[in-house]
Amino acid sequence: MKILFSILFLLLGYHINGQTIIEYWLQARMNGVYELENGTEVEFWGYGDNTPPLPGNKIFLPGPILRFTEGDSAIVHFKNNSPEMHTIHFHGLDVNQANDGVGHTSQDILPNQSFDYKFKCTHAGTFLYHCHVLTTLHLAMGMYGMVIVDPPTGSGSLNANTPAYTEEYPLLASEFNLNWNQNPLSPGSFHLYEANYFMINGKSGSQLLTGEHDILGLTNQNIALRLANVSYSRVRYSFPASLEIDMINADGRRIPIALSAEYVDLYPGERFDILIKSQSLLDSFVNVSYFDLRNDNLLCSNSVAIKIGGAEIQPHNFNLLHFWPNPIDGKLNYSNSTSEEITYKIISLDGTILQAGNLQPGKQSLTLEFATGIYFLKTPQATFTFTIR
Ligand SMILES: [Cu+2]
Repeated sequence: MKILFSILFLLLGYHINGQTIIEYWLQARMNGVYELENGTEVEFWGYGDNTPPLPGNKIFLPGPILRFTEGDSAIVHFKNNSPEMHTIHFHGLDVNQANDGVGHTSQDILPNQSFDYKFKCTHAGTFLYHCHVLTTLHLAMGMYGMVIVDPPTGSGSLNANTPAYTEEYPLLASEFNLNWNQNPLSPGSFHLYEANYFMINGKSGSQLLTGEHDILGLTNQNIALRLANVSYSRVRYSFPASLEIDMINADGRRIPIALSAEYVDLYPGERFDILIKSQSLLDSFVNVSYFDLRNDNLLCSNSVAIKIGGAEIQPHNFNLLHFWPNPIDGKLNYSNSTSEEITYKIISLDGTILQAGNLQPGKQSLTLEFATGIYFLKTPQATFTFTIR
């Protein structure tokens, strides 16, 4: 009778739930090489793909995004390919004790051992995963990634019955204490941790301005940003004032009333899913600032470019505007072959506007008294990248 009930329960359970099971395979390694903005290479620890039959041997910073749909049953097959213990803690997801990845209250995964984490994705939103062994050190060394749970209708909206979006960008803030990356086996006392390198999606400073990290969209269309903070700092995401911003989810829960703001503060471990929209063309930056939790000192700022184009992009002719030479040594010549002034601004790699004005018709020159480095001259039609020597 008991067996019959069990079988019946399983069958019913299977039938009622109509479960979709989504599996991922992750591995942990402690031999990652990370290239800093200045080209120096440091060590990091992290997670990489381990999907059979070709599991790979690389780890990434941040780790691979795990994506599910609300209602899915998740299985994350974890293999520890490193010489020390690790786990995966699913931050913000409602998992049971055995699958919580907090080593001393569930289980540590020993070197060369495996564990299958199982949980159900009960709420749409953005979540995190990270190692929970000697968390201060292992997390700071790079053992983290993002979990995205789409609503039952799938990707394209941040939650049930919320406005659709056309583009989606995760922005995960994190940081290093480079002393640890340079000497992870002797980190010293954890309370001496001092963050001194700050990242978005694993990149910092000029690495974020290569074009591949730009937030791109069209006017009057919603863009979803999944903001998350896995650093030990308070992180402020500030947006251009002309953007319309609505907050949809906070920490994996729908907030009842969409909030509007020009900036969003995230304390360690927090996630906010927002929709942004611009009614006009925009070529600007999302500023990300990191503040020391102990004294509120500004530690660093990163910039992520945001470019909103028109649904009907005006044709333009680059031949009407010429700059030379490049590199320059203080004087930038230009020729404006139109009959009108063209507005310009010169922006440093960190997103600071250093100079702005108008380019007059005809052949003229600008005097630029900046330090050596790379700069952008932006006009409404084009961006000119130049180097000052
Ligand atoms: Cu670990």
